[in-house]
Amino acid sequence: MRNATRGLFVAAAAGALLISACSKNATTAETTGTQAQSNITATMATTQADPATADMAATVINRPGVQHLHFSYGPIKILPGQNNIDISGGTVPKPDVDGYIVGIRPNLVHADGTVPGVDVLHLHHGVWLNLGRQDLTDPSLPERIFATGEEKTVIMTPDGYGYPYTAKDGWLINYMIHNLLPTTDEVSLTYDLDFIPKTDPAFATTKAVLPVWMDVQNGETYPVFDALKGSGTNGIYTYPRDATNPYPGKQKNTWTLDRDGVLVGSGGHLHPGGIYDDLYLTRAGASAAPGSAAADSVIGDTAHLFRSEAKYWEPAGAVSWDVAMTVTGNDWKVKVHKGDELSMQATYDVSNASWYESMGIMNQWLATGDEGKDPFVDKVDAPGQITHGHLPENNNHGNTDKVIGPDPATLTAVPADGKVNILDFVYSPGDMENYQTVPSVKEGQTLTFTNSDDKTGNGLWHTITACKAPCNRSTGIAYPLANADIQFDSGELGTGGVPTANRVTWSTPADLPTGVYTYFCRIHPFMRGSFQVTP
Ligand SMILES: [Cu+2]
Repeated sequence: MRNATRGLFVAAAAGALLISACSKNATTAETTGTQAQSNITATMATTQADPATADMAATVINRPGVQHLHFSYGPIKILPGQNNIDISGGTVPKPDVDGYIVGIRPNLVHADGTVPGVDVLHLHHGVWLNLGRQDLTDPSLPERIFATGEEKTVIMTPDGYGYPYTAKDGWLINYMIHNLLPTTDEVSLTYDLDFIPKTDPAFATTKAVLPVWMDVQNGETYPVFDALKGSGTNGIYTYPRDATNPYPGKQKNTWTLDRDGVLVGSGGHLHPGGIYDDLYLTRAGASAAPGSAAADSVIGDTAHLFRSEAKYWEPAGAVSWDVAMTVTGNDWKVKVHKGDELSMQATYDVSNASWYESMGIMNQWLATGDEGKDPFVDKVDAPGQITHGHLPENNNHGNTDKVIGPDPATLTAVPADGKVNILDFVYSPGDMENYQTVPSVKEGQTLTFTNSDDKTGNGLWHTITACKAPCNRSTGIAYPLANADIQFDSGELGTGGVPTANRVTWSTPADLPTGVYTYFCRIHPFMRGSFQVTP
């Protein structure tokens, strides 16, 4: 795994944009997003991730002719609790000369070089856009070159390939940084590029690849879906396969190839709770060659091409950003034809918690005029490899004995007037840190929450999300979770367009049984509150 020239591709990706339990030898039945609903049985032998052999420095590409360039966009002023989607100005730092980009290591850093904890500042997504080309899978957008999310997957092109960079093309960055705390901050988006300038002899022997962005919500300004606790089958929820009418309009998880080519890299992006992304190819009239190695990976006219798996370092399992995604290795080369349909599915573990506003994205590199394997003859869906191990910014897992307030079940209930105001990150009444009583309502009545912080207009949005009582333990990347037995979630109360619900109020369900309910804010998880429903 330390071989720096192994040339993994990767696509971190997270991508909202204006764009827009790891299975050991698991036999999975998947369907593609096509109407055909064909099933694929993919036998996946997974490898155990080893942090000691997966540090990020090992991913620096040192092929002949490769330069290592450091770029930084920022500093970006971060307001208290902000959670908005922003677009950079037109002056995004990038190489001065034409060439090939062969490796990308994105990060979020303070001026002093330190990387903020994921429990402090969270890089929800950064997508780098090339204004000089159209995006292949959504031509209404500029080309989505590369992306990163909090999993910080290293992006690489396989040996002999590179992303063709043209210095005259303008770049934009679409980014979303969550501030989990009520304090100001300042950070920069950094990206270390491995780059072959056009003047280097290695340029002539490098082949171009273009990015193929696959997304279960491709083209959406905010490409998300909810994976609710208890949905799907046996605690596993796959989108869009398990969703009811996921695409009332146009199918969003597919792309029909507009050219012949070879896919030479693939990697996925998921949010906490996510366990794998699957990439498929459907070819009209095709079927597995009898007795071929591809037989296990093909059902009908659809071949399974790759499963990008989430390897969690998180001790609590698939519940935080302490994770690395697998990407394809150097030898993954899949011959594709014009008219083939690519599709993807994103799978989440919903056995213990709900995952709101989740993503499922896979980025591929596509080369033209090259040799590759036929996915209906050769088995191509081998396990991938991770690009980094546990990262220190994920060290605060939370859920320690240091409580933020008393167990609400031990406090006195005080009849409420039906209203809870949210101001300056405090739920009033009912905030666990600031109240020694619990507001109560009679069975059948509701409590209406209003986000009064929205008026500041800086993307200060809050949620009321059910968590398992007492929900008063220390905050961290793995705590609290949306894991109550009775689930509710307000959406992001605010009026700033996506990702908000475009409203500042939310009322509790009128049919809640009597009992004590605890909740938190998904954006600022140190915010906790409770209420009681009385007979
Ligand atoms: Cu909040």
